[in-house]
Amino acid sequence: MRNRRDFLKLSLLGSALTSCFTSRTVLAAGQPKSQRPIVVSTWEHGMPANLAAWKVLTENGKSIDAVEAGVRVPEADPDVRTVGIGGYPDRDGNVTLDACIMDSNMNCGSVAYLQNIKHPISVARKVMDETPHVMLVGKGAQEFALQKGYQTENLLTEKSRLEWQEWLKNGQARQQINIENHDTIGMLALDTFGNLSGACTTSGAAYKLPGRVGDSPIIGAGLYVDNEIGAATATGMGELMMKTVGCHLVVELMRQGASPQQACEQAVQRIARKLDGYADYQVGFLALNKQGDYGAYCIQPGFNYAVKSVQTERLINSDNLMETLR
Ligand code: SD4
Repeated sequence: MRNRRDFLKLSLLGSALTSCFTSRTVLAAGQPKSQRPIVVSTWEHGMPANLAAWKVLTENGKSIDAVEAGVRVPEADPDVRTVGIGGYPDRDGNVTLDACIMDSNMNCGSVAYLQNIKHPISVARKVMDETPHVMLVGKGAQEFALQKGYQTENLLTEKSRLEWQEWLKNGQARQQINIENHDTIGMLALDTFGNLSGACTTSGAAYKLPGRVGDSPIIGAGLYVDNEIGAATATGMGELMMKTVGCHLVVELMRQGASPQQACEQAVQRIARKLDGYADYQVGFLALNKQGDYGAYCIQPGFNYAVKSVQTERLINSDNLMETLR
């Protein structure tokens, strides 16, 4: 297992290494500059999600409406096992959902530990638009959703139930957060008016301890938007983003002059420098700036992200820290 000391040793290469792989990864991503509208989102399920957001953006819609429409696609898809209906349950077999949304005016809304409501992102939007609060959790969030006309439904699909029972049988009833079993959707959009928004929604870590809430509904950890600068979202082991307020960090690094790519790399390096045991987990950051430039970086190989603009519609494999340390 790599630890902080290993990383410190390697980071003696210092800024020379950083700028070397920064320029390589920026070139590898090969993104054209200054594009709008544009939408980016985490993982392969970001491809159909981006198309829903794109429809809003190209009809001169606002980025906030685009990101909500976009992430509702995987929320409604039972085959996406990490978001909305069909999401992995917690240790006790309950599907508990976390989501947040943020617009270009620093307005934000969030729900956590929400059960039996398929579209947590739309409940988060209502928290933002229709209450003086930012975050509602648990029973209160569910009651709020019901008041707003949402229906309860069973989100534990038969497939998820059988897998969970298998997991219990195998005596694995412990907190388990590995590299493969959590694929949140985080989406960032820049609209034709030049305004940024973001959304993030997840069922969280598979078989998590009951009551556990990750980074995805926490403004600053799983999502952050500053319309003067840029926006960032995250996927992976939420506790690492929470400890470093990761997405706020990415945006602040962009404020200091980093490109989206550089900011994601520096935020991952911060995690590696500060958090022992980081190498056992995945963290992926995705960022988009006010000019429509984007970038991403992660700890482990395997993270990819979807991009849709006039110029492109594609899935890009993110560069990762582990390969640079080999
Ligand atoms: C969490 N960050 O609950 C979420 C899970 C995730 O990709 O991102 N999956 O920790």
